Amino acid sequence: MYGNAYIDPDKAPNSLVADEDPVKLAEFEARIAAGEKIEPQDWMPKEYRKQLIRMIEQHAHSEIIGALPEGTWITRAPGFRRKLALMAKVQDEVGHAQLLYSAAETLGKSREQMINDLITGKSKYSNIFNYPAETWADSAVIAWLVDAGAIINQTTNARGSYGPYVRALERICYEESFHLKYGHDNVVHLATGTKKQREMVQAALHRWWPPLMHFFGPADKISVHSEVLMKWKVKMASNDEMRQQFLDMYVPKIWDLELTLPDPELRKDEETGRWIYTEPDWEEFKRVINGDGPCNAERLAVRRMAEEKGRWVRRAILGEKAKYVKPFA
Ligand code: BYC
Repeated sequence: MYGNAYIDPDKAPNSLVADEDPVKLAEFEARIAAGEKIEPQDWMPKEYRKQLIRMIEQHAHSEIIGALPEGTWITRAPGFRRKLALMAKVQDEVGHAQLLYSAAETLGKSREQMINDLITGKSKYSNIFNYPAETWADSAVIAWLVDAGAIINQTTNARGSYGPYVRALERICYEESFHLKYGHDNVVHLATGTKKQREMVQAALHRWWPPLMHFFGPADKISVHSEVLMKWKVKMASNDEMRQQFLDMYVPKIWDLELTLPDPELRKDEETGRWIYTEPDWEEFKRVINGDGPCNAERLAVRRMAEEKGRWVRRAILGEKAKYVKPFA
C-alpha cells in the first residue's frame, strides 16, 4: 500500500524527540505556541532542524528545476512582450531558489551538499516539474495554476515558525503574484482566441490537472510528515486543506472560461463546502517523485550540465585558480 511505503517506524512522531532535553523542548514548544519566530541561533529539537532542512531544500530544488519547463519556451514565446515577461519570471524562480538555499544553509547544510544531493538524485523536488511543457499553452497553464498552487502553499506557510523560511516565503509570494497575473492573462488570451488557441489551452489544462492535484502532496491520511510539521508550525495547513483551497479559488475561474477539467466527479458539496474529486493516482505520484517521471532524467541532466559549466565561475569568484575541470563521469 502506498501510504505505508513512506513510513519508517523509527520516525514515528512519539520517538522523534525522545532524546531531547524535556525542559528545553517545553520552552521551545511554548515559544511556538505563543507565535514566536525561531531563529538560527536559537535552541531547536534535532527533528525540527532535520524536517526544516528537508522541506526548505526540496522547495529550493523545486524552484530551480521549476524554471526549466517554462524556460524551454523563452526562445519560442509568441511576441517580444511575452518573451520579456517569461524571461523575468524564469529569472525570478531561480532567485527564489537562491533565497531558499540561503534559508536552508542557516540550519547547517551547505549549498554544495544540497546541490550535490539534487544532481545525484538523492533529494526530492516537486513532482510537477517532471512533465513536459509541450506547447505554449502548457507554459501559460504552469504560470497561472502552478503559481496559484504555490501561492496558496506559501502564503499559508509564511505564517509559520522558522524566521528565515517565512521571510523568504513572504518575498517569494510578492513575485509569484505577478507570475499568476501573467499566467492568467496568457490563459485568457488563448481561451478567448482562435479555435486552435482554445483547443491548445484546453488540452494543456487536461495534461496538467493530475500533476496539479498531486502538487499539494499526498492525501492527509497517507501524509507522513504533516503531523510533526503542523505541530511545530512549519506547515500551517494540511495537504488536503491546501488542495481544497486551490479547488475553491480556481475551479470556478476555469469553468468561467468555459474550459473543462478531466475529473468527472469534480463538484462542490454545497452542504459541507468541500470539493469532491476523484482521488489522485498516488502510485503515479510516488513513481514520479522517486525519479521515474517523463522528464526526471532530462531535468537532472540539465542541472548537472549547469553545475559543470558553472564550476569555473564559482572557482574564479572564490578566488581559486580558474582551471578546466573534467566534467562528471
Ligand atoms: N512533489 O508527508 P508529506 C514553484 C513528498 S516551486 C514531490 O505530505 P511534506 C514554481 C515529501 O517530500 C514551489 N514530493 O510531506 C517554480 C515526502 O517525501 P520525503 C514548490 C512531494 O514535506 C517554478 C513524501 O512525499 N512548493 O512554485 O509535508 C515555476 C510525503 O509527503 C510532494 C514547495 O516545494 C510533491 N508535490 O510535503 C512555477 C512547497 N508532496 O521527503 C512554480 C514546500 C509531497 O519523506 N513544501 N512530497 O522523502 C511543502 O509545502 C510540503 O513539503 C508539501 C508536502 C506540500 C510538498
